[in-house]
Parts: sequence; structure tokens; C-alpha cells
Amino acid sequence: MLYQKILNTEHKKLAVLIDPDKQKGTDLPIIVKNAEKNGADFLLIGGSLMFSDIHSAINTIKHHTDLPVILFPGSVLQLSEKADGILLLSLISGRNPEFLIGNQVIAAPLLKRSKIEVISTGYILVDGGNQTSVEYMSNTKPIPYEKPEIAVATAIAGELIGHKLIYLEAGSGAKNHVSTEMIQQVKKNIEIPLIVGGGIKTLKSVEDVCDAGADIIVVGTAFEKNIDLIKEFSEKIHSY
Ligand code: 1GP
Repeated sequence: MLYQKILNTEHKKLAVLIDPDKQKGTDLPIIVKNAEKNGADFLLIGGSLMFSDIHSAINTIKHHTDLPVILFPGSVLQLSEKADGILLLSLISGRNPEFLIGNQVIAAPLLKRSKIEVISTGYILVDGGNQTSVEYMSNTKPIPYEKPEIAVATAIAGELIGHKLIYLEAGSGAKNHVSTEMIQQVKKNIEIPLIVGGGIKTLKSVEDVCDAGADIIVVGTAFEKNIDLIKEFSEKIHSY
């Protein structure tokens, strides 16, 4: 079971986010091989909007690595039975019914008949200082950066509803990652694993989010710019 194997909170984990629109051609094998070699724990694949074909991107990934591939879908068009698992996201910080339950209903028949492991995830979008694609595409308002109490209440609600993970997200390419204050307070108030992503660009920010209590750290943009950071970030995360 992916959930038990990969998402247990005994050790912190690094997830590399692959956006097939950005990591394509020869870049895709390079980043996935680098991720495996340097100790990344799993790959997330997805994006708010996708022009590329997700199935062929997963084929390429699987050809070059044994790392688990977990869908992180921006829409139902990003479902693929070739993946090992899916973060079935419910955008619980928002009030858009399509992203709370509508798309999940559309996806349910395919998920039911497939062998993909489904990991129910309470997805919480937080303002990271700039408007991100996820904010625009989901038509939801992020939680204000300096309102950790709203994130805490949202995360508790997510856990009580039955989600297996909470994902605190500043959005891909965010100017600022979620504050350490917010991460700490959310972590203190939930039992389920906490994923943090969006705007994590430096070793110092990796250290800060780890110290604050993130169990899984997701990085995409920084690795697109400098692939050598995978090794650095992975070593830091696994030193905990
Ligand atoms: C986005 O949390 C992920 O959903 C990763 O964000 O691209 O900013 O690293 P970055």
C-alpha cells in the first residue's frame, strides 16, 4: 500500500513535482533519473492546466525510474491508469463545489475500476504573495498568509471529514512558501500526515518547513531551474 509505505510519518519525505508541460523531451528522463538517484521518495505528476499527454509522460517516467508515480491532478483530464496512486484532492480551503466534490464524482467510476491507489487529500490553498495558476483555475480564494487559525480549522475539518492527508499549498511558483507559524499550528492540531508545497526554493526554506513540522515536502519549480538542488534538498530532508 502506497499510503502505508510512502506516506508514513516516521521519516520526512521529498516528493518531486513533475509538470509534463515543463519537463518534456530529454528533460523528463533527466529529472526522474536524477530524482531516483538522489533519494527522492516519490513523484507527483500534474499541473493546474496541461497541454501535454499525461499517459505518454507517465510511460516515459516509468521507463526511466521505479519511483512511485502519484497523480496530483489539476482536473479530471489528468487521470491515468498508468499511475500507481492518486491524491484525490478536495479543495477544502475553497468554496467552489466543483473542486470540493463535482470533479471527484466525475472521476469516481474510473478510479473504482482502476488499480490506482486512492489517497483522500484535504487540499488547502494559502496565499503565497502572488496569484498562482491554481487560484485562478480553481476559482477559489486562498487563505490569507497571516491567518493560521483559518488553516488550522480547515485542516481539522479535513481530518474529521476523513481525509488521509492534509496538503498545505502556496501554489506552484509561489513567491513565499506557507509560513512556518501556519505549518506549526496545523501540524499541532492534526494526526494525519502533512504535505507542504509551493514556493520552496532554498535549502533554508526546506529546513524551515521541516522544522515547522512538514512530513512531506513537495518541490517542483526550484528543480526545473536547478536540478542539482534535488540532492541537496533530499539530503537535508532525510537527515531528520
Ligand atoms: C505545487 O506544491 C507544489 O503544487 C510545488 O510548488 O513548483 O513552487 O515548488 P513549486
